[in-house]
Amino acid sequence: MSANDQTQHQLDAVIIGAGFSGLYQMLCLRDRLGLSVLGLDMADGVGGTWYWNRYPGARCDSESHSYSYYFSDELLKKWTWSERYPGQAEILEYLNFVADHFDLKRSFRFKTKLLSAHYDEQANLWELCTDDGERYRTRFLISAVGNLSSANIPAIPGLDRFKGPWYHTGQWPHEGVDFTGLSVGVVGTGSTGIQAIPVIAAQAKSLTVFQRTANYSIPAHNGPLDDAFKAYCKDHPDEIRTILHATPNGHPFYISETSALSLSEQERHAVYEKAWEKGGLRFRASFKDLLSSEEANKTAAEFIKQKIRSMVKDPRKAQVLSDIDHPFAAKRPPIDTHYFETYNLAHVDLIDIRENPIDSMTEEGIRTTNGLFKLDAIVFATGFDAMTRPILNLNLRGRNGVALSDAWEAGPINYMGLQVPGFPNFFMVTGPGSPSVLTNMPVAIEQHVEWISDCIAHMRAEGLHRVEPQPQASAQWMQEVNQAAAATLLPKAKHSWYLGANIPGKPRVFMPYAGGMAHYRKRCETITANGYEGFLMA
Ligand code: N01
Repeated sequence: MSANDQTQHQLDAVIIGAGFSGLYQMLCLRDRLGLSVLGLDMADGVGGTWYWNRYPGARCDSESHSYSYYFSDELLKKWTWSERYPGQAEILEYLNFVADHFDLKRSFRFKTKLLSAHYDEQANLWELCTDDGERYRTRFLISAVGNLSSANIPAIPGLDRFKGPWYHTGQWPHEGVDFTGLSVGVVGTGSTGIQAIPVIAAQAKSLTVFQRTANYSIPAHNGPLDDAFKAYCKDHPDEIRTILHATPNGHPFYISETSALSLSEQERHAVYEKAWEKGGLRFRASFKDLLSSEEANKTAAEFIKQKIRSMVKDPRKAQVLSDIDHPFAAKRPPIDTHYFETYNLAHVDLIDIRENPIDSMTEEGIRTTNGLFKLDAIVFATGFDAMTRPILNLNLRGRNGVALSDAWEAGPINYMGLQVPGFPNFFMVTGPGSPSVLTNMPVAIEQHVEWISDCIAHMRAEGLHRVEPQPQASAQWMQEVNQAAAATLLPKAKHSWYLGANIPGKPRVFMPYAGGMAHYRKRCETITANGYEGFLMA
């Protein structure tokens, strides 16, 4: 049924989002289960994250051959990635290829925002209202909105007075931005800023980077894939899939079983040196205890700080860049192409806004406590109100009219990151409480989409119409999520978006499940085998 032919507006399922999650969820529910399904997306095309994040240098940090759907060998055979790390345009092309291959676009209504969704208990249906004035009633409502889709634009006093253009990296103009001849400011040095800064520097007349928290970064060593590797990927999907499913982060490589502390300093250094040369997130897999032992972590942290100091020639800049306040990989570790080397360019400056915070913006630029920086254009690489905001923006009201914003006032209560007590038949793909952002996302997405689809298939086979978590099971799961995080160094990064710490007033709760993707997958399988343990089905 075409989205445009949707006359009755009564559906089996509505999916919000047309990124990696929404596309596969559509395929599973529409084609495999034969349900009437409608997808909604605010964008005018598929792609999700990769539709919006078109900033200069936007690229994935998962290796391309693993940043793919693995549910179809046919797809894997038909698509060939060109580089080790796929760029934004190529990923968007890939998602369009998948959508066209399965004829998915006709089931989405694009440029359409869900304004609200209310659960009608008597009818056991969700009532949806969209910004084009339409209303829909659906049995199942599935959030496929992504974890990093709600831009965090800092509330700097005077932002509206600045006379030049400013941009957030997650809402980048489709026509691109030409910075030639301009004095540009970039605020933020997370994964995004670290990717964008070298590319903007190559174009701008001058670039001033405003850094609040210094960050680790590992060279990506990106480059074209050779024919032998391309052939290997096509010929060995099972082998690659097995690794993706066996590793804690869903990446195509195993984590070493050696402790960083079991080697001599010289031996350890050699391991790090080799990993640095290989580049990318594999560096984090150098030793088994980098995220569990502070002492082990310090060895990696010190190695990287030393690298920064050796790459950056200006001692002041080197000091500001290497003065890192958290363990390595306690925040999502960026990977880069010539990031630190960019600070050796004469027209690139670095301002430590931890030392001299931004206090306002004027017509001319950014004012810190140390003075005014005149700028022609500003780029906010300031990240996202992550994980919860995209879901809260759906304006859900569950049983008894309770708003999700109230249910989540103290943090995102959930069960397995899949469902929320009191919100029957509402599912989240990679919601808070699941491994999600700690993994190579397509792996986590496929597992969730398949679990949700199996759950709905089971309900239909058994004549069941409602599923929601038992509050007790949810409370127990929240404890496990906390314990899993506490067993790692992840909560030691006090300013991390994993904790909601980047958003003023947001509850400080470690949101993703840090117990590992492989372990989490087994938990979900056990729950299913035990008759959907922890879920109430009626
Ligand atoms: O966002 P971030 P991001 N004033 O939140 C600073 C994924 N991703 O878009 O650390 C001044 O990490 C903030 O400072 P601080 C990946 O999962 C992946 O870079 O809060 N500064 C920080 O420096 C990643 O983790 C890829 O003190 C402010 C920066 O802005 C996630 O997206 C590429 C500020 C924000 O860093 C988010 O990354 C890109 C303020 N008011 C993104 N507010 C790849 O796959 C924030 N900052 C490679």
